[in-house]
Order: sequence, then C-alpha cells, then structure tokens
Amino acid sequence: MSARFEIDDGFIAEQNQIERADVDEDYDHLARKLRRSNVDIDELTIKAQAFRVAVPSWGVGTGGTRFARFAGPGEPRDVYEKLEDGGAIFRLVRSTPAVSLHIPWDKPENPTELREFARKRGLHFDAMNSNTFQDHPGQKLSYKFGSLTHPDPAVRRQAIEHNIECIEIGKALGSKSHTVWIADGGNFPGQLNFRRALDRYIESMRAIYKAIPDDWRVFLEHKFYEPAFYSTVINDWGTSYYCARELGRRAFCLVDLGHHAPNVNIEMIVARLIQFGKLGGFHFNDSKYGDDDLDAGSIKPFQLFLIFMELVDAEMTGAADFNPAYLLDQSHNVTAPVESLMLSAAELTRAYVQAHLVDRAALSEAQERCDAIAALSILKQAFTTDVSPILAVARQRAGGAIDPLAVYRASGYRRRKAAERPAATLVSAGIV
Ligand code: RM4
Ligand code: MN
Ligand code: MN
Repeated sequence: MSARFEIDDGFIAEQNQIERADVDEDYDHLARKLRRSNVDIDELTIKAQAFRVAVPSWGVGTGGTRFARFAGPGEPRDVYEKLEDGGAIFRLVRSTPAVSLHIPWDKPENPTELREFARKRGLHFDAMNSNTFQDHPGQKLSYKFGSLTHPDPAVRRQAIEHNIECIEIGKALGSKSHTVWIADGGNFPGQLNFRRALDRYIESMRAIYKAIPDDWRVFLEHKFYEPAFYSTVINDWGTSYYCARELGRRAFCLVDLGHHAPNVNIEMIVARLIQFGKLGGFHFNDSKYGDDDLDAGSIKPFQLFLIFMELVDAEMTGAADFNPAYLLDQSHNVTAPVESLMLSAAELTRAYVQAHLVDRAALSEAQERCDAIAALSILKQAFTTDVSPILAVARQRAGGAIDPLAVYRASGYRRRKAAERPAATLVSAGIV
C-alpha cells in the first residue's frame, strides 16, 4: 500500500514558488485596501485557514444521470482508494480533513484498519450516511415502495437495523454523527396516506434515535422530490424541523442546497433553523432546476454568500446550539471529481471570508433606518471584493497549494492512479 502514489509536500512547496511573488503582491494590495475600512487581512486569513468542509466518499467517483455515466480514468474502486483521493484533496487545499462515508457502498471489512489508513493521510470520518434508497445484494426485503415508512413493519425494521448498523460502524471509525435521507414517497395521488407515512417515519426514527450515542448528533435531510415525483415523506424544512423536535436534543435538520424548489429563499430557511436551534449541517452543491448536484458556487454564488451571511452572523453572535457540519454533496458528471471538490471547497471558503467582510454595524444601522439600498450596497461591497489572495495565502500557510488545480494537474496524480487502478469498474456515486 505504501507504494501508492501521493502528492508530496515538497512538490507542493516547489510549485508554490511559481506563483509566490504575484500572490504576495496581490495580498499586500488587498491588505492596504481592506485597511481603509479598518479590516485586518491577517484576521481574515486566520478565519480562512480555520474553515472546514468534509468531502463525500461518493463524490470522488464520477457521477452520472439516469441516462448514462461516463467513467474517468483511475477512478477509485473501493473505500481505500476513495480515501486516497480524499487525502490528495486535503493535501492541496488543507480545509477538508474529514470524509463522509455511505453505507453499504463504503462498508469496511475492518474499521480499525480503515481508521488507521485515514489517520495516516491526516483524515478522519465525518457523518455516516445510511442508504435505504436502493436494494443491496443479499438484502431480504425490497425498498421499492419505501423504507422507514413502508407499510410492511418488517421492511421498516430492516431499514431501522441498517441505520443502527451504520451507527455501529461509525462508532468504530470515530464518527460523531449520522445522516438519514430517505427516498420514501409516492408517484401517484392516493398512493400514500401522507399522515400515516409521517407517523411511521417518526416511529422508525425514534428507534434509530435510541441508538445515537450521547455525544453524537443525527441529521434529518429533507428533499422535496425525486426519486418520488408526486409526494415525498420528508419533503421540506418544516417537516424536518417538526421531526427533529419530536426526536429530541440530538436530532437536527440538514440542509442540502439542491433539495428545494427553484427560487426558494434558502438563506431564510437557514436563518429560521438557526433561530430555532436545529440547524445541524449542510450538503453544499449548486442547482439550476432541481437536485442537479452541480459544483458549489457554480450557478448562484450570491445565494451561497447570503447563506454564509446567516452562518457567520450566527457564529459572531454566539447563537445557541450552533455547530453546523459542512459537507459537499455533488455529482461530478463531466469534470474530474478531485478537481471539482477542490474548487468547491475553495468556493465555500470564499463565501465564508466574504461574509466576514460585511460591515455588520453599518448593515444594522441601515436596517433600522429602513434604508434598503444602503443595506444591499453593504452586502454587495463584501460580495464583490475579490478575496482570492486571502484564500491562496491561507492554503499556502497551511502547507497547501497556492493554485490547487495547477499543482494537482502538474503532479500527474490522475495518470499515476490510472496506472495503479487498472480494472476500474462501476463505483457508486451520488446520482440521485
Ligand atoms: C441524495 C441526498 C443524499 C445523498 C444521496 C446520494 O439526493 O442528497 O444526501 O446521500 O443523494
Ligand atoms: Mn444530500
Ligand atoms: Mn441530493
């Protein structure tokens, strides 16, 4: 295993020399500009360095649509190779030390060994994810008509046990949270009794909740449609919030940016969940039409910024029960997944830093004066500030790459992995 190719710290440092002088110049210029508004650039750089987002194991494989999947060279074939790719991303961007696993796609034969494999690469495990949205080899009962809300109690029991198994694996891996997303729903009016289905969900979740250790959290992920096209049991944040409240203090809501109808004001949902002390985490991605799972910040960067406005506000005001877990959840259909994930991680850091640039005292004054145009201008000033030099310097100070994409490509990682991983067969990816 030690013979596997890894991107070396020395190589990163050497490549950084190419950009170093330009970045320093840009950073100094930005520092002077920010100083005029009494902003200390180094404080922002420290914030950028501390920002963390987890990488999904299912995101390092090429994604696909219901039409086709076009596999790329050197795709990871198992959980170890997925962690290798996660390790490469972490080396270059330094903000992604955690990987989130999906069971049974990533079910480890030996969790202790897997944990050690991750540790050697500076990685640890983020939330566990159960999968009752498809049938798995050897499974007794089918999830075709639902899992935690299925009319047959035996199917519900099987789905509950699967979730408990995920928690058990997570304990062995050192994870501290479990995410439940179910595909349960209906395609035809009349197919489901809405209220009965939700009752069953809560009953099933109570059984899972009992298995959640005291120092863990469970995240409930809602999604308004797909694969069910008429009704979905956990369809919106209100339903999710109700369930989280019913379950208890370890249950929180998870917001996946792709799981809302077009034009929904997601930043406001975020604010509401913060206010109610039930915001548990995020699945970041971007979308145009539905759950497109496009790269974070690629379609609606202003929306991403506005979401971070709320998150940073909660951070700065010390909102109660606020400790959101950030994860990317994207499907990379036409790009190299490692490249997309690195750039997406940087987009999140960008939005986070820009949100720190907002002059909150001035914003608050503008709000009290009912000066709408001044309020928007304050936001726009932060959003249009190019903080790229801060991101580059933060990465470099942490030992990462000034330009992760260029260094990744120069390293020949993909070519080397294509040689090391010849028999690439289908890997499970985030396709729904
Ligand atoms: C779903 C949802 C879940 C993810 C699966 C793969 O749409 O976003 O979080 O685990 O896709
Ligand atoms: Mn998701
Ligand atoms: Mn999704």
